[in-house]
Amino acid sequence: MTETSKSLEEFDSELAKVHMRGQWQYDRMLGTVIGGPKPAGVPAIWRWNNILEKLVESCDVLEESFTARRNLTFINPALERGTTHTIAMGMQMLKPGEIAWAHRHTIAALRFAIQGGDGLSTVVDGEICPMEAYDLVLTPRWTWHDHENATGDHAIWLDVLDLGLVMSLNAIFYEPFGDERQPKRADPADYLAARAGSVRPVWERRRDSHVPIRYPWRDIEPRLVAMAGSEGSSYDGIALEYANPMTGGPTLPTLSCWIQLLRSGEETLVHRHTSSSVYFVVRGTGRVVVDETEIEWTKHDAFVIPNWSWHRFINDSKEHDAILFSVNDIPTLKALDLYFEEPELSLASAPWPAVPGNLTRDRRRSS
Ligand code: 1HN
Repeated sequence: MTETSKSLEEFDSELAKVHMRGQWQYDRMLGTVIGGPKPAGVPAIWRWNNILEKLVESCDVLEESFTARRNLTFINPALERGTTHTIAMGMQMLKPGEIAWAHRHTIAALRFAIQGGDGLSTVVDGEICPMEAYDLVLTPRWTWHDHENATGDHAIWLDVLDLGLVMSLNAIFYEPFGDERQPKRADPADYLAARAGSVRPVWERRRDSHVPIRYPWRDIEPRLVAMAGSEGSSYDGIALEYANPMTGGPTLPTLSCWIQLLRSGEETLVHRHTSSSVYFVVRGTGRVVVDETEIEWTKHDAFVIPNWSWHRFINDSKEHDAILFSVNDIPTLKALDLYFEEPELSLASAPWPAVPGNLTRDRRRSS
């Protein structure tokens, strides 16, 4: 043992000068997260009336958007950027006749149409994806995309991107196309999306990424309504994931989109998970209680539930169901083996409905 008169603090600063750090300094930091992470950001809501007012103003201020977007991102009051530490949610407005010029980036994105209609579309890698109200359109990483409003009205949609995630990995590439529009595929039979249904060409190589996919609301809503009588999740109600038709897995490699029905009078159990989520109210009214914060929401509001926050949903209405569209980073956490939930794992845990014939047979056997 050698005698030293140096204090640990002095040694720490000496180490810093030679670009080193003792593990004991991390240990101090780790001591603050015993019991789990501190949620990144706070619960917050952006109200439809306020958003709409600012979107309309943005049309005057940003007269022409070129490759930029008239997108207003919802910044979490406790974060520097983004709605959660991984996800950015915002709304975008396009004037009648306008085009948001083509570009591409390694941030994955998706659009959920709010005020859409015949003539509104996002072109993704040359494929025209129409945007009627509540249609979902995917813009996977590095796909060319431009938005075109050929309707007679102002168009509005929700944009959700894995911005914070890709920024923290320092993996952003960005490229403007250099022209208003990208060329469109001439033959709709060549659409990659035409290979993403229940049948596919047997002579072609399978491909499971970077496919422009559109989920029309007219297909999704009936599926949700048909499930209304199911038990659902005690924590999330009737929550359905938009499956990626190429992989059968989550919507995008990093993000999963959900459509969620909260039946009139439904109150879910409180839970928390390492994933964060952003929500958009398609219809109905209700409340979400996140840790100590209670947020009341109504049609077209947008709100955020940070990671590792206790939360539950309440639909007080005696007559009306509520529908929420949401996007979470569960696929990212699962890929990294970091998806945890308390008080129990509720995802993918219930059995499938039993086969009726087996039930009959079992009954016969036991009598
Ligand atoms: C972006 O490219 C779009 O393409 C929307 O519509 C929102 C937010 C941050 C960075 C890029 C779009 C965006 C964005």
